[in-house]
Amino acid sequence: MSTLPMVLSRRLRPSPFEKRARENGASLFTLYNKMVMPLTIRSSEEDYQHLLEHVQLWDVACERQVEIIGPDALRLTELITPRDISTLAIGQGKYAPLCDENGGIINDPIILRIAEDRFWLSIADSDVNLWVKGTAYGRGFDVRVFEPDVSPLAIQGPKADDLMAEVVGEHTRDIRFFWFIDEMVAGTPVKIARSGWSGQGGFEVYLQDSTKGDDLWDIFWEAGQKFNVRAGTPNLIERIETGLKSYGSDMTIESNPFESGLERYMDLDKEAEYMSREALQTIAKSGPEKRLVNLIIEGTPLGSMRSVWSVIDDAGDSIGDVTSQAFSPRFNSGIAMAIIKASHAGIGSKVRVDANSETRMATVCDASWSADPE
Ligand code: THG
Repeated sequence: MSTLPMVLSRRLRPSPFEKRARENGASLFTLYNKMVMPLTIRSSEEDYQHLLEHVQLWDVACERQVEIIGPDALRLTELITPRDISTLAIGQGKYAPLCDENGGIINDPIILRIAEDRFWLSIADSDVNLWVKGTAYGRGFDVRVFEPDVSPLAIQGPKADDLMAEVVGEHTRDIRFFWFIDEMVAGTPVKIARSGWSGQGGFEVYLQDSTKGDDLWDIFWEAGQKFNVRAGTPNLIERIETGLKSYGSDMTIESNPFESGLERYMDLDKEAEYMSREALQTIAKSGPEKRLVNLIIEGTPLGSMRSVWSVIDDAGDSIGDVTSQAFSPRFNSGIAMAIIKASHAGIGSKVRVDANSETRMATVCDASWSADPE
């Protein structure tokens, strides 16, 4: 892993959970929405094994919220996404790409409906607040757009339900996927959603007062002792196995939802006006030129990814790039996401990966990591 020492100036905003995450072993960090986010506790592999068996607290305060509130809140939220928001209930969330007028992906938030005229975009790493403010001003919409003091703490792993039931109550077992409820925990109001960036199950607790980070952490930490709780982080190995795509790595503003495999999260014929309609309907007809695929890479671990790893065809010509990569204990092989030419993106397609000046055979797999076309 190549790392750099960094000075923690005020531009690198602290998370309310940073102190506890560091006290409990956070050892490697990245910058996300201009906020410090832990990436590793012990090692990627150890954190992964623990996540599959127990329960972890993740400092994901960097998943900032962009609040849209006011009489035009629904119109504005509809305008920025191809997903139908009119059917989103108060207390429910939906995963939805935000797309510009070219169909380019601005971000891939979970959109939460807090009230009839109030939404939170729970964002990945890009400057959504400025783009939405500009859009609202340009249209003369009657809304306020801002970043509220809200910080998610994720509780992930197979024992998350037992821990939440113990701290908040048995009724939390009934929270449906991506829905949320209001609670008081550690004397502070929070929203508790069934969600989180792993396939292991769990919740996200949206803290609404950044001075209460230690208190919120401590109440779950203490109750979690009998469940073998540890600090954790979004885990590279687990999230590639689960097929969770990371904005900034696996998709950017140069990508569109067809290329990125987000077709399920669009309603192109929705009634409301949205700015990417024309562009996306055109791509829907022609099909995308590139596709984000899963790859199994043969051989022993390749180490961490530096700069660009090309994907090449039989003739040795580049057909794309690897965007994320890890070694999977579950499949005992390399696993990756890559953006490659659509002509080579079929399940079972054989390609090669040019990694750290080594060439490896690789196979395109579907989301269940199967290379056998059905
Ligand atoms: N939590 C919160 N905000 C976030 C993330 C999060 N913002 C940025 C980023 N992560 C958003 N990305 C995703 C992507 C996928 C999922 C959650 C957040 C997810 N997907 C399920 C899946 O793929 O199996 C199901 C989605 C569905 O079918 O609706 O959970 O983690 N607060």
